[in-house]
Amino acid sequence: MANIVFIGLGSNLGNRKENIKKAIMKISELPQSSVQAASSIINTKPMGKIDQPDFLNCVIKIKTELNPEQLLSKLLQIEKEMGRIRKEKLGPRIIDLDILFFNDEIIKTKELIIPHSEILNRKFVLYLIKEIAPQLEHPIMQKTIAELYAEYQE
Ligand code: PH2
Ligand code: MG
Ligand code: MG
Repeated sequence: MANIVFIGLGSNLGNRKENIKKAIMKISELPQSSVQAASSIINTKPMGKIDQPDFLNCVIKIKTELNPEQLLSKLLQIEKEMGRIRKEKLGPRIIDLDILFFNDEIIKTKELIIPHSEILNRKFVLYLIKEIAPQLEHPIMQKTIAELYAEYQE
């Protein structure tokens, strides 16, 4: 069965725009997967750990036959291929690929938390998802992305 998945992309090291585009290209080449939509790519101030360069962020929607674990492992592989070195949590990165939504599934394992917690904590993530899927419902909040964006408290 085809799964509909939203992926958040972020980069704040090197040629940020090239990094985002290259990652989208690599995701489009994953087995039994296709990219259905992409948001704009916007500059965002670093959150969590603020003494680092600005990010470029983007959200894409894909259709895939991969299951969550398979997709996660492919995304980690792409991060690695692109030269990401994991040093500090929340620190600067060439590329970060996060599964935001996987169908309407709620998953909590050691490796994977879906929906991703940053959806509710970062307005720009809501903004980017809203560009491509305003009527998508958050399975825990049971509200649409457009509603969550409108209600967001800074
Ligand atoms: N990702 C983080 C930490 N902080 N800030 C912005 N603006 N964009 C991100 O993608 C981001 C962040 C950890 O994944
Ligand atoms: Mg992240
Ligand atoms: Mg990540």
